[in-house]
Amino acid sequence: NKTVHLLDEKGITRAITRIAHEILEKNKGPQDIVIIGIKTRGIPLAKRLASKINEFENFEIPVGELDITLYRDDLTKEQIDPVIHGSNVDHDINNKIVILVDDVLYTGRTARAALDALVDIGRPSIIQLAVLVDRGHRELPIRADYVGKNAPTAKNEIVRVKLQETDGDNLVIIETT
Ligand code: 3GP
Ligand code: 5GP
Ligand code: MG
Repeated sequence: NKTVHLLDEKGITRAITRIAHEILEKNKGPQDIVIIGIKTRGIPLAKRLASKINEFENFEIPVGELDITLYRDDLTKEQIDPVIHGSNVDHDINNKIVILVDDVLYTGRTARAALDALVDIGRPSIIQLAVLVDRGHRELPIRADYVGKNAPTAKNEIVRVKLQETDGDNLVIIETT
């Protein structure tokens, strides 16, 4: 078992700070943005991004949640398509800039399912994707607009993301089993 450290607490904070600046730069300010976190760890990341933007611009960005699960018993098994469980997006996303947030981007199937869920809720003017870690191995034509850290991985490696809000700790490591 090998462990490689990708990001410590400061590294995560710096990545989120940079992405918050990139979001403001690309979209020319915080107006008309809605940030939507994907299931467990995308949600605290979405809230941290919104709170950083609030720090910089004194502007409150609405945050929503999507619950998507990959139906498989074992993370090493063949990938099965992700299924939407629910969403908590109270905000009107019509003509809004929607920024989807997830912790790790891998095959792209979760992001694709999230796009499906979003277009059922409304018609955003733009949808952008922000991830803390891009580990490669895409199986669909999906890419992230904002990336905390690019981490080329082997398929037998897993990226462990720990966040204070969900895990009581802030760090990202790659584990080889
Ligand atoms: P998340 O809900 O925060 O995204 O997929 C369920 C959880 O298992 C995910 O938490 C994710 O962090 C973790 N996980 C670790 N390694 C993998 C992996 O290789 N694939 C998937 N889908 N999830 C993984
Ligand atoms: P994808 O659908 O792109 O294959 O995987 C994305 C989803 O699965 C994300 O929600 C992500 O959290 C989870 N995921 C996939 N691979 C990993 C990984 O190596 N580590 C972690 N933490 N999550 C992963
Ligand atoms: Mg995730």
